[in-house]
Amino acid sequence: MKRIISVLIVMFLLATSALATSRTFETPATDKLNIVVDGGLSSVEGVAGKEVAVCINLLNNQKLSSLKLTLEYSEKLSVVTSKRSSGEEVPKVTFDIVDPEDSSVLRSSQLDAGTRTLKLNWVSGESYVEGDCKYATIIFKVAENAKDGDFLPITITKINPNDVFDENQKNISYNIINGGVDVVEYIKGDVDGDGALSNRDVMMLSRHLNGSTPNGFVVNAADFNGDSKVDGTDLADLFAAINGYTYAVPDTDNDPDEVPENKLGLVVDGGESTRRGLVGRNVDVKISLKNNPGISSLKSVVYWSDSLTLVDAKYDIYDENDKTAVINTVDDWSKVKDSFAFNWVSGSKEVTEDTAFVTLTFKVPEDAKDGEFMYVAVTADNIFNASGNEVKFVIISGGVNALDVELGDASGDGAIDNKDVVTLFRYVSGSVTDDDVVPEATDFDGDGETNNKDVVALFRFVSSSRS
Ligand SMILES: [Ca+2]
Ligand SMILES: [Ca+2]
Ligand SMILES: [Ca+2]
Ligand SMILES: [Ca+2]
Repeated sequence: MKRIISVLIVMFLLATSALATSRTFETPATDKLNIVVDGGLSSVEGVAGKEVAVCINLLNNQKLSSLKLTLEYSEKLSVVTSKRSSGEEVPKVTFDIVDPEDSSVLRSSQLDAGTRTLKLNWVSGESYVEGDCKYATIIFKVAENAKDGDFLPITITKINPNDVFDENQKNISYNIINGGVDVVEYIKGDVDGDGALSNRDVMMLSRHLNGSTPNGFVVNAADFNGDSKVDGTDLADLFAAINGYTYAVPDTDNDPDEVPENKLGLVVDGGESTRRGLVGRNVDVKISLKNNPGISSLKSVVYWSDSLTLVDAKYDIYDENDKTAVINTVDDWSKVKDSFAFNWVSGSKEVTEDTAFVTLTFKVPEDAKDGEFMYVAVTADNIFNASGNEVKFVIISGGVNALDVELGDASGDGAIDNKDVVTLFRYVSGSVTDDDVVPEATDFDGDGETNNKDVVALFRFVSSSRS
């Protein structure tokens, strides 16, 4: 089993703003794995008293199966922690490198706040990760007394060469590039002044551009692209940056059995009940909202099995008439591989229904085995209501089970004949139910609905194919 991750290392995008610092940046090695702390190749900015996300990135990565390292950080930084439901205090660290398809993964993060050290360990027992990617994201808080222009170093102090190896446990040679946080007065685009870029900034900038400047709006931060004007291009550029930006590690319970009553659920088809897809055919997978308390913003990065091919995607939540809304979209969905950051924000509208967020259309491969499961996993962040408050949520990921039945074989007995025409007619008439047919095989003309047209089309097909 293998997986190719090509997650953009988008923190670089945010380094376009001119910097007060005269720090020099390093150059990655071309013949080795580069283990890069954000801030080492370009600047990561933080504001005194605010949180900042810092990633450890892997560049020139071949086939990595294990990496353990120890970090030390400046006394003007602290690692943000959160409390598990068990009461345990854990550092806010996400292992971005974890492959949802790999069940042989182990990872741990150990924080010693006294010595300002963080130990990170990840190992895959049976797989490897290939391609440039993020290893982990750590949420730090910048001290209140940090000054504009300060550089707060984050350094990898220890790696045992025997902990960096490939799937054959062969050591991989590596190059370390240390980094850190540049303290600034404000971050360009951070118009709500919380120290990070998020959809809330997009929401507030959208309102400002539409003539209703919200309270607390940081005017100095509004010219995101630095062309001395504040206009729609700032909104577009800011939104584009956020699509690949880690706002914060969400405090979520991933893949619970069901959505609790007091929380918003982001539920993928196939997660709560089985979603079957005919081999060689397209299948729709919806990511739906449950217990929706009202949201104006949602970003969800969706990852899917290499076996599934994305054919199309649609934002069900997006209202084309809402001029204050923006979505992250592409012209040709078939060019998108492995993952995509679906992101929607509206400056004026709060969606309160339990609607679908997006509908993804995948093709199930011809060679999929009957019953084979292909995952569709999601993460989410940037979920805000119209007031800009964060909305608590849980995620239930899902996927598709391949169904090796031919389209039209409504009875599922392996042949397409008059019995299927009769079965389909009874099904459409309502005299038999889902239990008596293979519902996935009934939309014979493929228009998305099962009705009399399918009965006619199937009858014609069976009649003409008779010898
Ligand atoms: Ca912000
Ligand atoms: Ca501008
Ligand atoms: Ca049949
Ligand atoms: Ca049909």
